[in-house]
Amino acid sequence: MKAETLIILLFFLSFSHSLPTFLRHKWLQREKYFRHLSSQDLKLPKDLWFTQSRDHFREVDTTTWQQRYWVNDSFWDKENGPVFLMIGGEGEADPKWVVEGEMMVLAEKYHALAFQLEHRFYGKSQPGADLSMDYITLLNSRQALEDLAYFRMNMTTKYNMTDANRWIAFGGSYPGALAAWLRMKYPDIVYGSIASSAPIQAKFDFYEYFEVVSASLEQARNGPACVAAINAAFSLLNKLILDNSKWASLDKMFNLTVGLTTPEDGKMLAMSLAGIFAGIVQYNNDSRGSAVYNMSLLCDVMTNDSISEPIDRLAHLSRSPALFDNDVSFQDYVKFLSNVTIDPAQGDRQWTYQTCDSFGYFQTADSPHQPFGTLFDTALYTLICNQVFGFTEKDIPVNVNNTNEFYGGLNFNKTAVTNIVFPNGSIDPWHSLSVTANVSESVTAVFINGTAHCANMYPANPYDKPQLVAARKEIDAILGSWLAKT
Ligand SMILES: *[C@@H]1O[C@H](CO)[C@@H](O)[C@H](O)[C@H]1NC(C)=O
Ligand SMILES: *[C@@H]1O[C@H](CO)[C@@H](O)[C@H](O)[C@H]1NC(C)=O
Ligand SMILES: *[C@@H]1O[C@H](CO)[C@@H](O)[C@H](O)[C@H]1NC(C)=O
Ligand SMILES: *[C@@H]1O[C@H](CO)[C@@H](O)[C@H](O)[C@H]1NC(C)=O
Ligand SMILES: *[C@@H]1O[C@H](CO)[C@@H](O)[C@H](O)[C@H]1NC(C)=O
Ligand SMILES: *[C@@H]1O[C@H](CO)[C@@H](O)[C@H](O)[C@H]1NC(C)=O
Ligand SMILES: *[C@@H]1O[C@H](CO)[C@@H](O)[C@H](O)[C@H]1NC(C)=O
Ligand SMILES: *[C@@H]1O[C@H](CO)[C@@H](O)[C@H](O)[C@H]1NC(C)=O
Ligand SMILES: *[C@@H]1O[C@H](CO)[C@@H](O)[C@H](O)[C@H]1NC(C)=O
Ligand SMILES: *[C@@H]1O[C@H](CO)[C@@H](O)[C@H](O)[C@H]1NC(C)=O
Ligand SMILES: *[C@@H]1O[C@H](CO)[C@@H](O)[C@H](O)[C@H]1NC(C)=O
Ligand SMILES: CC(=O)N[C@H]1CO[C@H](CO)[C@@H](O)[C@@H]1O
Repeated sequence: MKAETLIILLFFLSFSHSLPTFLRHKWLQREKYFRHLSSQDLKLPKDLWFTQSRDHFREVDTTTWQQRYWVNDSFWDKENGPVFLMIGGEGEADPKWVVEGEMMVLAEKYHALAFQLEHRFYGKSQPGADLSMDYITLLNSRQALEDLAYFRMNMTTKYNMTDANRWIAFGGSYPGALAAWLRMKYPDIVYGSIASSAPIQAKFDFYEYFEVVSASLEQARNGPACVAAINAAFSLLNKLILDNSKWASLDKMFNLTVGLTTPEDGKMLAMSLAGIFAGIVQYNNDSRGSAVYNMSLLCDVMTNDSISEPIDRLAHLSRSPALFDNDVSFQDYVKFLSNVTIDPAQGDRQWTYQTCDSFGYFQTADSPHQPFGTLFDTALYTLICNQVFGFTEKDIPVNVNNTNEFYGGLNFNKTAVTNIVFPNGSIDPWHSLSVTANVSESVTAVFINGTAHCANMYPANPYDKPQLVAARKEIDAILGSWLAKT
């Protein structure tokens, strides 16, 4: 599929292999290069299926569907052991999460039963025959939380659990927000939540994203010179894109498979090039041991004087298929997102729907405090939402506000909510929509200086920074204190 492009856009990374999922699309291709939970050949638990209700909010709809889950009972102490629930997100869930990673280290220590439940409409957990509007309107976080609550109740019966078996929710990125919201809205269902890199504040114009990308790049090798070079490259790029007599030369410079023909194509080009940096920063050197590129390597290219001008250095980076997809056609992208056929490996249409319908999270170049030009804006994202799903310009900001009103956003009720920990990385552009300072005695932040998106969730590795090692210990101690309470 050549549609590609965008991406990053839409943010999240992906817990698609159940990683936190906020960057999409192009990013899916990059996963080939980056996305390894581990290279180990693990023996994986088998797929299990749960009969789930299709629409939790319309009792007349008694249709059911099969939701996929996995279980690891190797460490469980049935009498008193807790139950750890990894929440699936906006991509196909990876059963490795109930075999390795931070949650499983804790499961062994605390003798927990471990589950992972795949999110509705992703992977093989499909409530509908396809992804058309007939079904996809049933894709939202409120339905997903109900799915989790039903699952929890059903497993309680199936495994003969008692109140001594306390449930703890885990999730990273969007599923991190679900973990937090599950505790806020259904405190009887889970006793506490570890909500990693969780953007609990929905935002229409998420311009802060590229501000953090910029601040993080400043810290790379030659950071300030690097950001200055990016700024120079994008300033010129902006000018060239705004002058349609220059489009043919841009087609050539970036080896575009479909030439620029509309202003939207130009915005897509700028966004895709900014995505090179965002994609690396968001996952910089995380603990997956597969850093083909990292911030410093990008900055080595951007500050390399032997490649003549900054924009040529950008073109140089764009030659790497791991970083840039050279089809930036807006029309192709809309076509790609309009495909309603279910493919377990694809989540772009679904995630885009969720951003239009609920979250926004549109990563724009609207801030003056970032070096990626000015071209990709909320109008571009809005047009995608409109052409693919029919949302209007007015709908989306209202949808975003409704989401914040329903969950409380960062202004959730600080006295009513308890037992949530919010790990975040300082490099991760998503931290600006999350909780990064302690809220109360039992709602706390673990802010990790120098790490990217969801770093704490991955298996430990010998290169982990001391602050990451310390953060995992801190999370362990908080969890231990919850489980010790009687
Ligand atoms: C549970 O995870 C552990 C490692 O964390 C693994 O050794 C074990 O085989 C897993 N058990 C099942 C049933 O998958
Ligand atoms: C749990 O699900 C099974 C089928 O998947 C069903 O037979 C059972 O009644 C459910 N139990 C509860 C408590 O929901
Ligand atoms: C739960 O209890 C019932 C009856 O007491 C028993 O038949 C069943 O095997 C138990 N299930 C599990 C998973 O222990
Ligand atoms: C341009 O892209 C095509 C594929 O679309 C590729 O075959 C070719 O090698 C690329 N050229 C350069 C100079 O990167
Ligand atoms: C990044 O990872 C490499 C090895 O994977 C390690 O040598 C290096 O110190 C790490 N850098 C940072 C900034 O964490
Ligand atoms: C970047 O990655 C390279 C290997 O791919 C590694 O040698 C280097 O230490 C990394 N740099 C930083 C600053 O993390
Ligand atoms: C700068 O670019 C040139 C030409 O691509 C390359 O040979 C050289 O190794 C690069 N220098 C650094 C420090 O990356
Ligand atoms: C739509 O997606 C399916 C599943 O990925 C794919 O097989 C099919 O070719 C796509 N259709 C078009 C028109 O691209
Ligand atoms: C959404 O909420 C923000 C902040 O409270 C407010 O400024 C804005 O006017 C609201 N937008 C709509 C469309 O209600
Ligand atoms: C917050 O929760 C407390 C305790 O449940 C309640 O008394 C208070 O009214 C709530 N505040 C708001 C603004 O909802
Ligand atoms: C984060 O680490 C950097 C050095 O790597 C240091 O300069 C900075 O002060 C630290 N920030 C905080 C908040 O600890
Ligand atoms: C508690 C804590 O570490 N808070 C940090 C959260 O993040 C901001 C930067 O985004 C820091 O300034 C705070 O110190």
